[in-house]
Amino acid sequence: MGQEKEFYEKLEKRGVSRRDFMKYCTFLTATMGLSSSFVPRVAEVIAAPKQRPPVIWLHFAECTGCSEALLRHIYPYIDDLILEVLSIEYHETIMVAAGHQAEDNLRTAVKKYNGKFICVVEGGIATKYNGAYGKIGGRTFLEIAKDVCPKAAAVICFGTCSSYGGIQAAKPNPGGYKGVGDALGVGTLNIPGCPPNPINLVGTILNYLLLGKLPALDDLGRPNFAYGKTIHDQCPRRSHFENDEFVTEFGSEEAAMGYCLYKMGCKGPETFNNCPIAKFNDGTSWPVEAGHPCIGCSQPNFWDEMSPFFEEM
Ligand code: FSX
Ligand code: SF4
Ligand code: F3S
Repeated sequence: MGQEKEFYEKLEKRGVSRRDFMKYCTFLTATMGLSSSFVPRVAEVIAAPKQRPPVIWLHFAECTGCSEALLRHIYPYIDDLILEVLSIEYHETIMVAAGHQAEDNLRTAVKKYNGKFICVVEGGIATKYNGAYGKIGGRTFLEIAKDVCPKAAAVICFGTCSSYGGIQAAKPNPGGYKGVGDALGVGTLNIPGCPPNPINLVGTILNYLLLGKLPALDDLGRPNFAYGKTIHDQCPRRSHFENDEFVTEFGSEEAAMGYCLYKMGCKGPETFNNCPIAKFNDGTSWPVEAGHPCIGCSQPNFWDEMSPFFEEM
């Protein structure tokens, strides 16, 4: 009880009421595809976690937009998420250690939590020329991944880069970049998107804490709760699509009226993700709501297969 009380006091100091927090938990529970009877348990897991799984967070070839997206996830505040729900043992972007100390931290954490930690990976892995196209501290991404990932209880690929290769795997891909699963020949849980939606990572981890297992996945390793439907099937502009009401020029009257962006190259019909429901930046907006076509950023090889981005397929 004390832990829970402390959590709510901390939130209140930041101007987040218990009601706001419960609203967030309701939204999170619905996103995870659980019934509303789970809301109090979701709140409890965040406010007073009974176990804090150790997490080792690796960065390979990417733009760090995935970590940025997570840091913009207002509730639970990233430090609460990190300090209360997870025990982050290693994360290059937000940890204090640098250089040799950082390398030592990684080695120590892997040894200490062998077989028990969740490995979250951002970024693709170079596989040609023994992985020579990507190195940290003298070791290739491939060496690091081969050393760390098999020792994890689960590998979660956060973002399209670690899931399927991303931008560095786009043609001509001289470094032979691949997603983690392909590079290592192992199964991974994938949360694609460039950037991915942090709520889908939080939902995946909460599923693990609440039900003791990872959520059900589709054949591309994506949690069904988040990637079970296309953008098109959840899009608020869908009625315009059905009525043949299309935007054909940015800044036009049709664009102002919120018409369908299909003719501006929208790849929503081929893209599986929950952006229209989950939205970004604490539920502020998402690409199509902001007037931009979906570029298919959570599909494998979207840089090659979904481009030109502004042309109808
Ligand atoms: Fe990739 Fe993430 Fe796009 Fe960027 O870590 S999915 S380039 S948003 O940063 O990996
Ligand atoms: Fe489908 Fe895109 Fe049109 Fe929405 S804007 S209805 S996702 S084609
Ligand atoms: Fe990406 Fe399309 Fe969503 S571009 S963020 S999958 S709307």
